[in-house]
Amino acid sequence: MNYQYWNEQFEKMPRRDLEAWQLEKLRETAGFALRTPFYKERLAGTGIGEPGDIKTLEDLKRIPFTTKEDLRRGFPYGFLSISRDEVIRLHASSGTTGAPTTIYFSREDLARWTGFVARCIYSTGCNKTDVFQNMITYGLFTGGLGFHAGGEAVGMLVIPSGPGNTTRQFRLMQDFGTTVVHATPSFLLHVEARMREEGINRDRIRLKRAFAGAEPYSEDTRRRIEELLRIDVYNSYGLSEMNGPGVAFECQAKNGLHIWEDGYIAEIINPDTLEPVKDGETGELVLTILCREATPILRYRTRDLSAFYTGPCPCGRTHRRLRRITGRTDDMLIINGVNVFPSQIEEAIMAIKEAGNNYLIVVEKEGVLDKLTVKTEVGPDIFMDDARPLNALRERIRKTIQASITVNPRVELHEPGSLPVSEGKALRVQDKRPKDL
Ligand code: DLL
Repeated sequence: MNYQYWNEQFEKMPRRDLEAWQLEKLRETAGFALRTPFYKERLAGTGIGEPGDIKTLEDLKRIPFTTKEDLRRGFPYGFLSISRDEVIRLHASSGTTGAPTTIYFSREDLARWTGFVARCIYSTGCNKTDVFQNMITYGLFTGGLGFHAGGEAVGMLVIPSGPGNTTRQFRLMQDFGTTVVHATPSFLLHVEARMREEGINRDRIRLKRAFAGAEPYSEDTRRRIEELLRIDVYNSYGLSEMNGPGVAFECQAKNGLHIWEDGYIAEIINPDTLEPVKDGETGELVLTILCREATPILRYRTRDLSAFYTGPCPCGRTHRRLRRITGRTDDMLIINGVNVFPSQIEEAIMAIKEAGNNYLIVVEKEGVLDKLTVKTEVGPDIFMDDARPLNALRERIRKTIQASITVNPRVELHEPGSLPVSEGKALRVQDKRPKDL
């Protein structure tokens, strides 16, 4: 494979130079952090009163973790480290799980962020000959504008379609010869199902690639999208606290996501003991941003579960790789005492070809017990009025899920296109159990 580099010097930087760069950038970032009310207080007593107090990368461990709650408490300006006049953009989390959090960008911050996203896009083999349809939400969410700027930097023709309205999406694809799209994996599955329903001829669409992220998905889901749409799908990871997309991305080797270590310091810790885990072991990802002056965030507990892949990548990049994020420490369901991650259920469903592209997990209380129901759409070749194959499929799905999570679910089969679809991140879990029990 002929691997492409957007910034070869940095992407293939020897580890020793990369670490020297990180140390320099960590000092700079700590300098900005020490200007904020939050970190001034948080770093008091740690021995880090000025950037020069950080002598080696090991000194990072002296800095306490920062949490989502800290960011919320700092709303709106508690983490701003430069003059308001130097800030030219903000992005914010939706606040669906609590008070919003805000991230500010200076002009240089935006340029650096764009550079990282461009690097991701280019690493998949895209270039200025591509037509890029950005089917993800614009606005305060970072996915839209982040990829928009990255796509333009690469020189692609960017179509700012946003999500939704699949009929219009197909028209744009055909009119302009779209070669690459960006969406959540759940929206891509929806696009594929709609394409079939609308009788769109795949051969009239030039699509080759998709960037898919912003929510967890399994390897089976990636394979399903790749096979059904006949494209290459690249996993894209990021979070608004760390700019948005452009934090970690798969190269063409598609074996883990390179985390851009010239922009971020990544640690993986045991969420209970807060100690680092060994390479290859699963833990919570903790990130320190090194590429943003306006809102420095040190040792941020992402809640995302991942692991470091060891060993070199065939693409030649020296930046370590993360295993695909399987879920979050806070999305684990406890069902009758058993720990269940929604991603385990997704993996089980997507492994069955006859199961459809959309599903919903419902947890309820039945008496004193928890009851798990998995609602799954069926694939296009299954007839809903033919009871025997339907029962067999239901039983297969039930057994596959049970084998994975040990909890016995009730499985409901639904017609294709009948379960709710979200344009942004999919809402896969409805936990209807009373909160105070
Ligand atoms: O989702 C930024 C983004 C936009 C990433 C577009 C990729 C593409 P937030 O809304 O702050 O930012 O949500 C961040 O989404 O902590 C993960 O839990 C989850 N997440 C993001 N990407 C992935 C992925 C954007 N590839 C949160 N796999 C993160 C699994 C992901 N989970």
